Amino acid sequence: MSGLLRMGGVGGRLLMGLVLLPLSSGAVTAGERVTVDTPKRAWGTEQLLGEPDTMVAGDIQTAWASLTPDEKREWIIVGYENAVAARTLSIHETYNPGAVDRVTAFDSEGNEVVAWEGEDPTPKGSGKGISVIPIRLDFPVQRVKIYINSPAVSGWNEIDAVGLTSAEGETQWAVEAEASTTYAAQSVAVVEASDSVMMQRIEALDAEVKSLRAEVERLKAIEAELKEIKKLLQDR
Ligand SMILES: [Ca+2]
Repeated sequence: MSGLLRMGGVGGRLLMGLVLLPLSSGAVTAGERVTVDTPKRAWGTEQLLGEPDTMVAGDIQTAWASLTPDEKREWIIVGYENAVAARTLSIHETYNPGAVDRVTAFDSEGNEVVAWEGEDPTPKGSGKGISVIPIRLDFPVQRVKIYINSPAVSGWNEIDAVGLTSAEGETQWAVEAEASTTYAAQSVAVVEASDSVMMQRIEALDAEVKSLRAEVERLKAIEAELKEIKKLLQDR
């Protein structure tokens, strides 16, 4: 992943207005839940939904990516249409795989229960892989949380899709998702930063105008004083 390449996608100052438009019409920030109705942003949380669509390994925007490559541990939550007696969870890791180290599921009361912990079955250094995690729980599974040790595997650890396979062998794909962070939030940060830079410039200009006005008043006073002196000299 080239940070610069991605920055190009977000756009510099010139594109600021263009970036603002989609954000004002229902922006999704990191940590918020997305559903199939959410517009698909590059590397957004909504890229976790549905069947796999990232067929080759690489830094591809049809998969989810965290905001930063290695800054902190990350997590994603995926939800399915039907609660099922689960057998496996298939995590489609499409870039820098090998960072998944825990999978939990939520019971009907919302309690988080650990389903698996260990070494990601897809080895670090593979281009991509499908990590098939065994799930054996005594309650029907509808929502699972996947923990990603991002600092341990350098680069963005991207995930394209997560399949939940039932004891009957039927696989469902996620219909809702949540994530600790998303690379798609970067455009929001860029716009906010640009806004704040713009505000600072406006405030600086405002202060400049005020000081120029004060200077004009001071010069007017001097001019009046000079007229007074001139008049006095003439009267002598
Ligand atoms: Ca990482």
